Amino acid sequence: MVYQIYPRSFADSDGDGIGDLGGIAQRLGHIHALGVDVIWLSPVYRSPQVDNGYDISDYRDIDPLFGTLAQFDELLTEVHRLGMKLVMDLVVNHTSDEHPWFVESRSSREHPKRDWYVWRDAREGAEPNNWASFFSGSAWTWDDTTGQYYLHLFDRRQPDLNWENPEVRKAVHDTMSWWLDRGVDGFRMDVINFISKVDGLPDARPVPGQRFVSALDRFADGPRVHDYLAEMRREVFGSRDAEFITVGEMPGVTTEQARLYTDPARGELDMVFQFEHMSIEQAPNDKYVFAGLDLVALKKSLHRWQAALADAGWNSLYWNNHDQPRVVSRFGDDSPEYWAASAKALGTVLHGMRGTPFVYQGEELGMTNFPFRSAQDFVDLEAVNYHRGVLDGGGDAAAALAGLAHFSRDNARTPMQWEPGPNAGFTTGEPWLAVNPNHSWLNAAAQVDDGDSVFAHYRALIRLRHELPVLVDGDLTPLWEEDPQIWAYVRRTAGTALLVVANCGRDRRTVDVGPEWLTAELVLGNLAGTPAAIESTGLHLGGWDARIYVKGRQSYPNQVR
Ligand code: ISL
Repeated sequence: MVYQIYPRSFADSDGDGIGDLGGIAQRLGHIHALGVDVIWLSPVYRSPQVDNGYDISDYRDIDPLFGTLAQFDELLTEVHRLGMKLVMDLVVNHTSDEHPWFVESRSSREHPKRDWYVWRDAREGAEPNNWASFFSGSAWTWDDTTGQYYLHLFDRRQPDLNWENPEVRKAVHDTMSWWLDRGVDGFRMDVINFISKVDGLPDARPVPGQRFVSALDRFADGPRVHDYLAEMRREVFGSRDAEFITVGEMPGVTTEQARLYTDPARGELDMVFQFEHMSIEQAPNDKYVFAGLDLVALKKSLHRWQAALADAGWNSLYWNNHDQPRVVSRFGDDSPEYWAASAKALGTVLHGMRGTPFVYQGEELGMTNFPFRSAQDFVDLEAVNYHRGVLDGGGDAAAALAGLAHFSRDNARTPMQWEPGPNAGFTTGEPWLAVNPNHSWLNAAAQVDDGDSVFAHYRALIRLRHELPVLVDGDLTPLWEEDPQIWAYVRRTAGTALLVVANCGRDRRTVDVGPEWLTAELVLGNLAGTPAAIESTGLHLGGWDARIYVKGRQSYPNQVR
């Protein structure tokens, strides 16, 4: 399994209020104790930090905010010494506008690097097409010096690279090789399915009342993306013997495309991050509008991905990352009574599936959303721009605030909660983003040695994956898919069967699992006093009760609760 660190919010060693490499080094023991195989580090490269490091101005240096290359090398050595691997974030759909490549590109139309980015003339005195930026407004910005627009799918300070240009691709390959030579073990590739845009950059289908519209189908899984990834695999990894990890972050990717990207026979990527289950309760045209949570739809979505990549390709499994609200507040129940049980139950149903599980910092503690109150509480540029956009358009400010509180990326980015004391032990200075007040009781110190904690449950889930091949290889058959409260499925290999079942609600439920499971053994439960065997009267589940049973082995060597 993979553990994601968002360095800015993980641990601060120098008191400037921003997490850093020194802080990570001090806290590696926590990650190791969880049983982590691979660490994915969100960007630590040199960056103006407009998008917290997803705007890179030098791919071959560490931002002074986070430390130095020497510190990075030390950290990598220590990660390896502990038997873990380290995966870097590769952000190459775009650079920062302060990257020397862009500075040169914008300097004149004749500059050799002009074509490294996407420049276009105005169309009838306005933007070249109607594409919206993910961060509000147009995806184009006018540049006075040379009298053309440049493309940026994200912020105007994140210009898109032109992947059609072979020199750009070569520069990316060289950068990757440079990090592999330093010893890193692979890459998580930011919005990598956006790198090939549809020829001619045609308008997206207009939406009444919107000047700029989402144009996903004009650049997601575009015409040459598979060629580019196959080429990258050949050029960067082809001559190396070691095993590397490649994960493509792919908003809008379909199951059919994901199969192509991750089919080992095609040699592109090991796995992709898909987003279908992350938009399940968001309105189609506005991610900040809550459209109601439908557990059946959530289950069906993840099960559909399980089925689609069952015999070719490979899934990644995640509830959280630095762009998503906290799962226990989102799909769980963060009330005092059910907070721990629901955090564990959600972990159970995710980690029981087929694929590689990812845990985002703090998820292993059941960290919750932040109690945002006012617009000033948000610092993420996506949130700030959204709020401004709603106000400028005369929209409902209170509704916008409620949507932001629920879905804002800042929910994921509040500092890691290490201790009950000042600033949760994250920093001795002033934290760059407020610490969640619930750190007084929700923190690592309170959990790591407590056998009943969310942390202990995550550790048990991770240990099970290392011990039970059926969790890795077994196929998956959903049970009671139409049930709005029970999430259950069976994993099976030739010799072993595993039943994963969770009651995703407060009301008690009894389910009839059938006589086949009466002989099964409990290997993991999330509530005290869970009976060791299923009763003949059925499986009686308390609120947010989650269990894993195994069958087909005489005895199970390492029983964990
Ligand atoms: O935030 C989102 C989830 O709803 C997406 O719109 C997100 O921007 C998208 O998934 C791409 O994310 C990645 O690239 C962005 C960066 O801001 C995100 O942090 C990163 O994960 C641009 O580099």
